[in-house]
Amino acid sequence: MTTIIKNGTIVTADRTYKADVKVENGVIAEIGQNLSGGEELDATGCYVMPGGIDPHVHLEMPFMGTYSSDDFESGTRAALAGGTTMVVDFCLPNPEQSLLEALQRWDNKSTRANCDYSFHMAITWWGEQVFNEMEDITKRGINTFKHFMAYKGALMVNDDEMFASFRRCAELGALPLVHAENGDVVADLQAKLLAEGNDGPEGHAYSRPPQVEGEATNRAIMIADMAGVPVYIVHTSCEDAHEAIRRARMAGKRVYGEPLIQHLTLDESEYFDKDWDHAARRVMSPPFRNKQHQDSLWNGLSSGSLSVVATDHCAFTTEQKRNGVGDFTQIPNGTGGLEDRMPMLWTHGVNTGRLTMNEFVAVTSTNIAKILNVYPRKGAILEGADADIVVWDPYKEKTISADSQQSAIDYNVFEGKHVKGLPRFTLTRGKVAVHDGEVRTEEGHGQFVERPPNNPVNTALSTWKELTAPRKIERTGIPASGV
Ligand code: DUC
Ligand code: ZN
Ligand code: ZN
Ligand code: ZN
Repeated sequence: MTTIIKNGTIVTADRTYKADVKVENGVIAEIGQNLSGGEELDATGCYVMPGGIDPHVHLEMPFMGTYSSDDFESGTRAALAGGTTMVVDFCLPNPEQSLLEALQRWDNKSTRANCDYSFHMAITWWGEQVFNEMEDITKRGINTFKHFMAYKGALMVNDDEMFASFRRCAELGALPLVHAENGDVVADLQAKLLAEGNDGPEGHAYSRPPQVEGEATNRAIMIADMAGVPVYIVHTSCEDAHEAIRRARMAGKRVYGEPLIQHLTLDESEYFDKDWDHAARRVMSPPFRNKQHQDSLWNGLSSGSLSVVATDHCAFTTEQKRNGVGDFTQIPNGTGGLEDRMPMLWTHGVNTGRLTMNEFVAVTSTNIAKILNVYPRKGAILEGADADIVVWDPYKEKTISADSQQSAIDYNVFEGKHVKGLPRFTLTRGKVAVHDGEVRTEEGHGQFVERPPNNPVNTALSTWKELTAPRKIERTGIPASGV
């Protein structure tokens, strides 16, 4: 099966040029001028870019007494509709559960995926079994381990557990990921707010101020430094966290920050003076912030101190959200965004001049492909790469609405937002899943992408080791008498 993408302009993280792309057997076979000999897709006026990679999604995840409502079928259909061709989900073992056993459950769920996918493995408890199984997990093609510093009494790990796990990551050539919020402080603030009668969804935002995130981000970075391992901070939402990341990077540390499209484009006013459902639908952790924090995130993307834009797609219906009526701590945390990430970032980033097209490709695809060690199979328009491609029409417009979305939930946090820039075609390993805007996915087409450990990236972060390593004092040349 041969497909030719004709007359488009290729946009990668580092180049923009006119060429046709020939796709054969799911991979890019040739890039050149005037190619022919197959089904033609007309890319006139369009940009031909690497398909998006969303490294942070939670599909059909057991969480807060329920399951997130988009599964691997609807979630990856939403992804493809918006130009994203690979997602990375989080495998969450229960306390005391074997990592391999948990992975089996995720393997079973993901067989329905419409596009390629991978997993991060969460470290939700610590012990010899976890230590040992981490190696088995890396052999299964998973080179990233997630740590929650929040969700006390559930997913949260303590500093000693995190330090032990980070050191294990360093040994294995794996990369630790961190949800950085101070879970002890959050739990205290939640209890205080509830005791004072603040039980509405705005209490969620008050219980998770930026300091909670700034402190934990800084702590995670310092612990990673002492463990001699890089670290990836998920859903960086505020200047306090961004500042810690920036400072670490300036000191030569490999620290990556991942803002979400929601934090870049929605702010805290979504929680205040709004009806309960409106606010509760937007409850996620971290919560939306004010405009100054938003500006900080945009600046981080254009200057390079923040690396990746994700969604943390974790969708709950209004009915599920209503579990928290009378107690905001029981509102399932999470928002959708998979279908809207690329169009929203293009509209608010590229169309406003905040990001170049090449930077757009970098932060939606190429940077994370490199960090996750799947580049250039993913994240590239190169001969031999997987044909995960989006043909992007910069003039195609729509108003985002739950009525026309792929996601299984009954609302959209971006409802009413106008976007300009949408896929004309999306290809997942050569299969055309969006054709002239029409979604034609194939359940089960998606495959697990193995990501081997990445040793060279995991050299020590800073000079800490050198400075503290015991040094042998040379005594030669010094007279015995000490004169
Ligand atoms: N934050 C959310 O909002 N949902 C899922 C998990 C998380 O950390
Ligand atoms: Zn998180
Ligand atoms: Zn998450
Ligand atoms: Zn197929």
